[in-house]
Amino acid sequence: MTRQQAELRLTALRAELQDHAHQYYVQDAPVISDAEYDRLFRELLCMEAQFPDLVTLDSPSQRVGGEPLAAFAEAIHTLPMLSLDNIFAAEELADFEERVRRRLKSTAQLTWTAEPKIDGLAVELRYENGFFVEGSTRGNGFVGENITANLRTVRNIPLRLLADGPLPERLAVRGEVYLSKKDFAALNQQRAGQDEPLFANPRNAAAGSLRQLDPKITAARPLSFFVYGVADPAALPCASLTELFPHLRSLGFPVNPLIKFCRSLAEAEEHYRHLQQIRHGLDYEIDGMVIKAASFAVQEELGSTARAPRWAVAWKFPAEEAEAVMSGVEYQVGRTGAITPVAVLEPMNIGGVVVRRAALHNQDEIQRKGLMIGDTVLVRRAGDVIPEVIRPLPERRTGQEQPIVFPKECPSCNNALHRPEGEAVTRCRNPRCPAQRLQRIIWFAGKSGLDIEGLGPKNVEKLAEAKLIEDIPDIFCL
Ligand code: 1X8
Repeated sequence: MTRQQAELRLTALRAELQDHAHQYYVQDAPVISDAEYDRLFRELLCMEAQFPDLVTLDSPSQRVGGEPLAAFAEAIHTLPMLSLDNIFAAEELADFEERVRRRLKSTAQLTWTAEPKIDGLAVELRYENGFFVEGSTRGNGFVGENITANLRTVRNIPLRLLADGPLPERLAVRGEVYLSKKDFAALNQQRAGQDEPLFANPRNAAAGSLRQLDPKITAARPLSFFVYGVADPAALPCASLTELFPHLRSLGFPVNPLIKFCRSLAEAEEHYRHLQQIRHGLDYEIDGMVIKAASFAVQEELGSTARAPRWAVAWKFPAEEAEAVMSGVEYQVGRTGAITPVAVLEPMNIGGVVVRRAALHNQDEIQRKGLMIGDTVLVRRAGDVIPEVIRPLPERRTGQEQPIVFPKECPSCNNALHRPEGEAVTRCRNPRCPAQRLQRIIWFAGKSGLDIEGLGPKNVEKLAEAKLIEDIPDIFCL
């Protein structure tokens, strides 16, 4: 193939792959099979390997992550990335409207947007003539970190904008990078299998993933993005958010489908109740709702304080904590023999989910919190995923509470447990411990291992109970 032919083919391939990626990651409606996509992708990689000087910045191959950095450079925001004022109750919403109306000269009807507040990390993406050129964290609002290489790996961030008209020379969009609940659970499962520390919640996992100096690590984490605004609305032919969001969608950006246009703040309040109801069914975490005056002229007239715009507020959801009676403590044995204490709770509801167990982390944490069996405890759904015991409520004690005695022997094999000096983890060191074996099989068959279809934790347990498998090799004799 000549260089000229390669150039033509590469241009077509990139456009084709870009279009399919958009269909898949943004529209959620794939047109071709994964296998066909992989075939095209491999053709691209193969040709780029032959003609390295024909690799472009917007090539889908650039999403796999480039070379590690020594440190992040600074990125200066053209316009400051402000935070939002928080409100916690409907009355404060009325105060907000009052403040807005008092500042505006005109008394024309105001329109609003009510948008889910994504619990991720705020980023700014800069585009020049349609090409993604720089991405940054918020930092202190004026200067953030340049994390361009990491943001290139986020599958639904367009590397090149879709043009159905003239593109602005410069465009800076803002939005939130997040990890879905499903991907967070899978990532933690994988880390547990590799004895790596678990992330407390999807937000921390997303933050940890974006802060990697090695973009290949970020590329291995399935981060996603939602756009929620632009630094300077004058860059686009839109007079309000009502026009902006469809426009951003047409450029190829993922826009959250739960953004609602409202003619009154009563409507916004209704949407808040709705989001609160459905939040646990969503595959990403939201921690409230953002309300904005929709018109850019109104936004400009209202302006900002040093901290936050006057035309928007964040209405946070109440913290998800509840009281529960801790009826006992269970000791789980992990794959490596680590013993993890887990609180057994009288079932109760936190934010629409029945909670029966909560993390106690380790022996030192139990001690530090001064917990006793029978205590009424405060439980928080940390990151909406793993509930944890925050503290006991000593004023609710009856005198019937019992101390928590950390076992000296393995609950599974009765071997003596061992806790090395200066370490938080107590372990069973018997390699033939049945509980460890079971966990090893579950790990081996799971995502961190061979990822065997149909052999999830539940089925492994069933097979072990039926004595059909005892250790890893047995699965090959099934
Ligand atoms: C932060 C967030 C905003 C929105 C959603 N999620 C967030 N975390 C939104 O506008 N829909 S706005 C924002 C900010 O300006 N600090």
